[in-house]
Amino acid sequence: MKLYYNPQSRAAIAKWMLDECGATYELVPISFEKREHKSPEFLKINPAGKLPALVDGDVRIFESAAICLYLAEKFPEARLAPPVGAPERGRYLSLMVYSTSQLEPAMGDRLLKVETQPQRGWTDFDKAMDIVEGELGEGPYLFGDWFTAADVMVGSMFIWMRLWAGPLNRPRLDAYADRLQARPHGFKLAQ
Ligand SMILES: N[C@@H](CCC(=O)N[C@@H](CS)C(=O)NCC(=O)O)C(=O)O
Repeated sequence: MKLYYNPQSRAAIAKWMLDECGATYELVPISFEKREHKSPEFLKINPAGKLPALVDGDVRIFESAAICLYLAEKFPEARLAPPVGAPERGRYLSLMVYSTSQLEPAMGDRLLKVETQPQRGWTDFDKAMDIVEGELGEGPYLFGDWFTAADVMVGSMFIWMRLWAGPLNRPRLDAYADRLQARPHGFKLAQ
């Protein structure tokens, strides 16, 4: 497998997931300065010209959540996803999609100081934090003691937010992000 990667990008999420899976993979460095992510070769992998992108043989996958869903299924022995038919499966899929369809844009509004327009499909960031706090409950992870790909996706959003804007000032969510960053393979952004 090849992960198209820049250490200062969301490709850090896909790398974290690959490491949690125990996967063997190659990192293909992509320079934003040289605009390698807009090259005709790369656009055949991700037509949006964005990182991350993963190539596994003839399979190409883009979007962080899709990459994490794919890897969780490719490496069932890593137990990073409830299997098809498991009672936790619906909530797992919901949280995976929620991470990039609601949590991330809400976070973007907050960072850009833009008022959230509910017609666009997401809540404001305070409400999004309330929702994840509710889902986390007593934790330590979204599925209790079971660490899953949903923690990689949802957790990455909070880790990212803290890098940009400092603590969330939500003790349970800050403790959750600390816990995720303390994992041996946790989310790492190069400076
Ligand atoms: N929703 C996408 C977002 C991808 C994205 O915006 N990646 C950024 C890096 S963090 C990028 O490649 N930006 C370069 C550009 O848009 O020119 C995902 O989660 O994969």
